[in-house]
Formats: sequence, C-alpha cells, structure tokens
Amino acid sequence: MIETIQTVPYTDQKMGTAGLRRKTQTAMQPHYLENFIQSIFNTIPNLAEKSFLIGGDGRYFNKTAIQKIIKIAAGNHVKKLYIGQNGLVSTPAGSHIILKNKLDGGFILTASHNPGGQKEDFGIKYATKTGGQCQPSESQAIYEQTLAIGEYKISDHPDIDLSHIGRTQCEETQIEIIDPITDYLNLMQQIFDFPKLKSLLTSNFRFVFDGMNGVTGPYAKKLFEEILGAPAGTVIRATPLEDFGGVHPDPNLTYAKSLVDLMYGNDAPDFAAANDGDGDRNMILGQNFFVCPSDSLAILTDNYKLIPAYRNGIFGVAKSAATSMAVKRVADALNIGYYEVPTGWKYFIHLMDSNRITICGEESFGTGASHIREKDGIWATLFWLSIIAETRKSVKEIALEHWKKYGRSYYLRNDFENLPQDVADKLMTDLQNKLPSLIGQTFGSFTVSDAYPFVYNDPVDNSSTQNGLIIHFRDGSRIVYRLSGTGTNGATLRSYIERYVTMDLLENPEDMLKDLCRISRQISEITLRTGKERPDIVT
Ligand code: VG1
Ligand code: CO
Repeated sequence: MIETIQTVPYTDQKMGTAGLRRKTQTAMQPHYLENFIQSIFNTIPNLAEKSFLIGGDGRYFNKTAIQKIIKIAAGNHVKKLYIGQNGLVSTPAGSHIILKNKLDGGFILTASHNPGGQKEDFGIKYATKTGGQCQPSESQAIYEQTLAIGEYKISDHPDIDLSHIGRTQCEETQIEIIDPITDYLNLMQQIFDFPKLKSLLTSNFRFVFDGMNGVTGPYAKKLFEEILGAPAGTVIRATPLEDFGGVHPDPNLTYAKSLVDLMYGNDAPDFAAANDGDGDRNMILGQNFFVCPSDSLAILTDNYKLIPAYRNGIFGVAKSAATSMAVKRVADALNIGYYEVPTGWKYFIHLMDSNRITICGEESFGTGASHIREKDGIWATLFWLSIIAETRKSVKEIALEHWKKYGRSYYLRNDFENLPQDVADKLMTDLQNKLPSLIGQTFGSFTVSDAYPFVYNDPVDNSSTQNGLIIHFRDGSRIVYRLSGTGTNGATLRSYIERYVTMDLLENPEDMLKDLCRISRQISEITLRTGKERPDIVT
C-alpha cells in the first residue's frame, strides 16, 4: 500500500560540491532522508517511465537508506530500480551503469572520503542521465522543493532482499539486483591493454592496492588478483566496512599513512595506489615517492598515446582552477584544448559531452576521463600501471623525466578546518574586496601580478559560476583560496599554493613553498581572524 505522509521541511538540504553530505545523526532524523528523496522526485516528470540506480559505498545507514529510497520510489510509481548487490556500487561504476543502461539517474549513498559510522558522515550523490552529478541549476530546483515540501509518498512493502542477483518488485516498481562489478571491469578492459598489464603484474613487479575498507576492495580484488594475476594479498583493506574499520577513507599522505610508511620503508614495493570510500579518488605512490595529484594529471595526459583507447588522439584536457598549472603546459605542448572549471566533477560533464575534453582532474586526488562522468580511482591506477608496463620505468623516473621536460609546479594544499561559518564567510568577502589593491604589492620575493575571483562561464549552457579567489605572482606562482563544500563540521578554508621552477626538481615541497605558505596566511589574515597559526591538514 502507498501512504502519503505529512511532513515539514528541513531547511539545510542544499547540496554542496558533491551531493548532500551531513552528519549521520542529521540524516537519520525523522523524515530527513524521505524529504530529500521526495524533493528530487518532485523535480522529475513522468516517473512511471523512469529508471534509476541505487547503491553506495557500504557505510553505516546505507542499508536503511536504500530500503527507504526503494519504498519512496515505489510510492512515486517509478518504473524500475537497478540496485547493486548488497547495496554496493562505487561512484565510477555507478556512472557507467547509468550510461550503459540508459538510466534516468541514480542515488549513490556515500560521503565519499569522509569517515563513516553513527558519529561520522553520511551522504547522497544524486546523478542524472548524464551519468554525473546534477548541475547547479538542478540542485537549486531540488533545494527549492526541500523548502516547500509538505508530504511524501512511501510504500509500506516489506524490505527487499538485496543479497541475490535477480528481479523482484515493490508495488508497481520493477527491481533488478545487479552485479555492480563485471560491467565496469569490462569497460576497463576496453580502455587498457590487459595482456600487457597481466605480464607486468605476474612478473616480479611488486604492487599494493589499498581499498581503505571502502567500496573498491571487491572491484580491485577481482581485477588485480583474479583477472590480471597479481599475487593474492595485493589488495589490502579490501572489505567494505560500515565504519571503514575506523579509517578515514581519504587516500592522502595524512589518512593513508600506513601505506605511505610502507612505501617509504625498507623493502618498499614498486608501486602502490589507494582509493577513497566510494572509489573515485586515487593516490599514487612509488618506492620512496609520492605523486602529487596535479602532477599525476599532467603525466597521464602526456602519456595518453600509451593507452589503446586514446592512441588515436584525445580531445582536450581540463582541470579545476585550484589544480596546479602542470597540465596546462602539457596541453600547450600537445596542442590540445585546455579548460579550467570550478571545483567539483560536475563542471567537467558538459566539456566531455560536447567532445571538448577527454581527460580531466582535480588536485584533490581525482583523475578521470570521458569513459564515464565521475572521477575514477581504478582507471587512474590502471593508467599508471600501463605507463610502467610500457616504459618499465619507476614512478620516480617517470615523474623526474616529466619535470625535466616541463619544469615542476611544487604544490601544497593547506586546510583550515572547523572554522565558524560567519568568520570564514567574512574572511572570503573581505579578501575578495581587497584583491584589486594587492596587484603590484610585494611579499618577500613575490610580487602580485594579478588577483581576481575565479568565474567560469560554461560553454554549453552559458551558466556562470564563481568559485574561489586567485592570486598570481610574477614568477608564475599562484595562491587560490576557497571554502569547502563537502565538510560537515563548521567551515573549511582551503588555500592552494604552487610555485613553478625549472631547476631544483627534487626538493621537499614544504621547503620550496615555505615562504608562499606564510604569505598565503598573511594575505588572508587567517591567524588574526581564527587564531590558527598553521593548517590542520596539509596535502
Ligand atoms: C572536495 C574537493 C573537490 C572534490 C570534492 C568531492 O570538495 O576539493 O575537488 O570534487 O571534494 O570529492 P570541497 O568543496 O570540500 O573542496 V569526492 O571524492 O567527495 O566525490
Ligand atoms: Co570520493
């Protein structure tokens, strides 16, 4: 039976950089999730003809949330739901499932790299038929629904068994429980040279893949160990856990410390990669070597010819404004299109759909391409393995060669977390207002050559988005400031710092960027305004 439940709006359901992300306790409040899902359905016409994907990264509350979404979909007479077996679907695989089956959208239940559990975070990435997350105009329309909602429709059907592949029904809504892994791995096989990868992984090459107890473990085990023949145990932390085993599933130098220690220790393997909770982020490590994500994007782009799917050429490349300029130098050298977008993968979608770009990436450990409409941690890992298989060089040699050819953008991101929202907002407003007065000013040995708010004009729908403030220095250095749109504890100020050099290629980024980090704090008055003398997290 379908029931109509009276409700009142929650006013905090505006989506951020990547969907709705909240404390689990917030999402578990009565009617909270129901209101949000009904608000999405309220923006979609003809639901009786529409099909959606449901899945997630396995975190706490996902199983309950999936059952609720099924019953609200049935209450709204949705035609069909595809659901990952046991409720699991990685963000990249979800994008592929939506595109391959021509679905109208999907709900990926994840707070991505944020920790999971009752006291941690829950989230929903809502994708449209593009295979990627909804555009700002769509999330605005949904937000308006969340403010106006007075009722939702829900079936009282018993819970659906998600553990077996097959078909069933909830009210009139057809349900298909699908294998979330196989189609995605087939897609990878169409892009990369699997026999070549297999010969690398079955040689004495030593590789570790860290699933960080997130959703990619089962994908990686099947791919690397079963299909490509890497030794059993290659994939570590391979079982999705509701609380990620207490791990913060964020593949960076801080939160993937055990993997980093392994790669910097005696007897380090040749290569390691880690993925985040929902499998869209990646960190790449070699023996005693960390690949900065902005460099990774540049290096992958420069080597596209080594990959079968790209051998005949690629369209352009794009990066978020905060990402270092390394990939721009490659795009210029290769004479391919180059675009800069605001932070958030959704801004790449129109560029991919209109064949302007093939490869894109963000400094936040995100790299991907137009095979799907999300960033893709396994794809990035396979791309790096392919470069190694073709060149038989170490990660460090590959990076050093790249820097010798193009110069190096030393790069760091400083995050100041848990700031009072009003303090952070005022800091950004005041900083924006003083940008014109900074031009021409000298700080230590750095003189500001330009300073402006970053504004992106989408070439496809002509929409305009402002995100972040950029300061350029005469020597090519840059500082970018922006507020995070994914946090759940107060506001987070991110400052992105880069310095371009053509000598001193193997220095420590902390040393090379010491002055600029200090200047970034000075310009933003962060210490004065927040009392913080140094960032909480440096990546
Ligand atoms: C962060 C990153 C951004 C990324 C987003 C989602 O957003 O900076 O580059 O696209 O997370 O990543 P913000 O607004 O907090 O800076 V994921 O792996 O959570 O989908
Ligand atoms: Co993620």
